[in-house]
Amino acid sequence: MKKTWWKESVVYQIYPRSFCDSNGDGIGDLNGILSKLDYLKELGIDVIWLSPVYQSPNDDNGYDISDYQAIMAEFGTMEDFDRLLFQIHKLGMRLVMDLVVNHTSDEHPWFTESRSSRDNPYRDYYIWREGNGNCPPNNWGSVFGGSAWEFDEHTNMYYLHLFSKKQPDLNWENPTVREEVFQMMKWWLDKGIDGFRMDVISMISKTPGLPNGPVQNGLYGDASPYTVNGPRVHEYLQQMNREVLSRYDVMTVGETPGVTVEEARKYAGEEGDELSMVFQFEHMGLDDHPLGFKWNDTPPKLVKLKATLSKWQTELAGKAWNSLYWSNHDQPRAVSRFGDDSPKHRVQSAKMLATCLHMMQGTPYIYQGEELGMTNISFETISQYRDIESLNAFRELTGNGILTQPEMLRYLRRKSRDNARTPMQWDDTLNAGFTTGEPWIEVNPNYPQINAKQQIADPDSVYRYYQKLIRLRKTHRIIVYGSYELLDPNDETIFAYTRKMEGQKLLCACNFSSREEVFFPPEEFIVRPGVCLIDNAVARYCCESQMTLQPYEAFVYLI
Ligand code: TEU
Ligand code: CA
Repeated sequence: MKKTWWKESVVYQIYPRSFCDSNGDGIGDLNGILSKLDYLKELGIDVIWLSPVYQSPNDDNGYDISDYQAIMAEFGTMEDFDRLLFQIHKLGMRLVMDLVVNHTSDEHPWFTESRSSRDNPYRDYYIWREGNGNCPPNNWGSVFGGSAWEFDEHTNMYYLHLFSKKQPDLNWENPTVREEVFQMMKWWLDKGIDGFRMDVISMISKTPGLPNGPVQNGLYGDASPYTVNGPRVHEYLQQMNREVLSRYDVMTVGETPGVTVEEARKYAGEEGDELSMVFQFEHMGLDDHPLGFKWNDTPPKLVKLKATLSKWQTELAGKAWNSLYWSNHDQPRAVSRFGDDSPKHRVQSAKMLATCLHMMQGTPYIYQGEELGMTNISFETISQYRDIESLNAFRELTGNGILTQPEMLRYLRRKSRDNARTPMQWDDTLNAGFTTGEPWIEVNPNYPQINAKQQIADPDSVYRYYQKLIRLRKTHRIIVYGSYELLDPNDETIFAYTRKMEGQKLLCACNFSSREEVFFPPEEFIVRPGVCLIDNAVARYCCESQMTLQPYEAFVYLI
């Protein structure tokens, strides 16, 4: 297996709108991030992944871009960006930018041109089709509700938008589109950024003919069989790699909904002719609703979670590289979803989850606030939500009688993307120290108890625990490169596995339950001299043949 800096790194994701506001307008910005670089350096992370900061009408908080080479005015200026990049590098960290090129904003000049006439030179930059009588060209539904097609009266044709109607899909079959994207990428790389996180990059190639999809909940057809891992996606990424990426020392991570192990081996293969790694989604789907959508409130089952994560561990081993994540700006808070956010167990379970993830093989990602054990928020009414996905789903699913309003509000409290988007909790002053103004979305009222200032001062905090985990990765290469094996796949409460490399053996044991549980370590670890690298409950000096794990206890033992 090749050794590279990005396999050895820990990545921290910043959602700029919610990170830190420097000028009191209630919206996080680049200078806010600049003011918190010391905090990130102290945490010990290597790479910052910055969610989009480009010019955008903000239909989807920056994932709808109207100019790829300009900074969103609310976030600052290009000078602010250059200063931020310089400072990140000066502190010995790296910066990875979000690349959103499956679609643009409908306010991007390419689209303004494209929609202006059927024979405009930019027409073929997007996916235009004739209607089917009075109906859209096919039955595809958009990820954010409604049809994936929008009728354009001016030219009497429909354009495709797999996300909102303000996010028209680019036509990657057009070689000029690919050249434009590659030029733009080079422009950023020449500025000195260290790579890209590529938004829904598994969706850029659509099956020719755009066939109807299977109808799921009686409303629209599922586009994914014809839009995910499409026929030319690897060809496009290989071209991107040849013409752009291979010329720089960068890390790339593909956000790849619908990716399978077989596909991941191509996207993120060891030969490196496409991307460095991908985000797989299988563990994000374990708590989906039986009707097939994400809106639900039953927690995922541990046995399934173990099977899923372990499958990715073993099946990519030596062939491709994993990304490890519990959450991001599209997912609920990790501790509320996979752990226990009650005051009694929050700290322990947040540390346990961190241990479980950081000891696996792959590059770990920390989503802002996760290192504090930040929790979901309990919004009571739909008017408190800001996220386009949540708002549209509420309207569509309750409007069609598929779910009742109280049901949907319950599901939103558990799964809405806004759970991850409430402002970062810096201290116990007004608005958690995020802004002196009116925050664009409500601050979680638990900020007096959960905030960075308090946790920096507390040696037993979740923050200090993450710091320790990150340091361990730097001192023990077995954590990065060791082989993985799951123990007791059918145990319903304990997630335990081993890592092995060059005569070293590491045991990671995590109790996912709120009760004491009995754990039987494998023979080869029992009363063998070694060292406990980290533990979150009881100091463990050795492994006994039978061990009682505290609620949400985690420990890592190395021999
Ligand atoms: O997300 C893609 C994606 O798969 C999401 O739509 C995901 O299914 C959903 O958020 C979970 O409910 C990326 C970005 O991360 C997301 O923020 C954007 O809204 C989306 O692409 C469109 O650019
Ligand atoms: Ca601001």
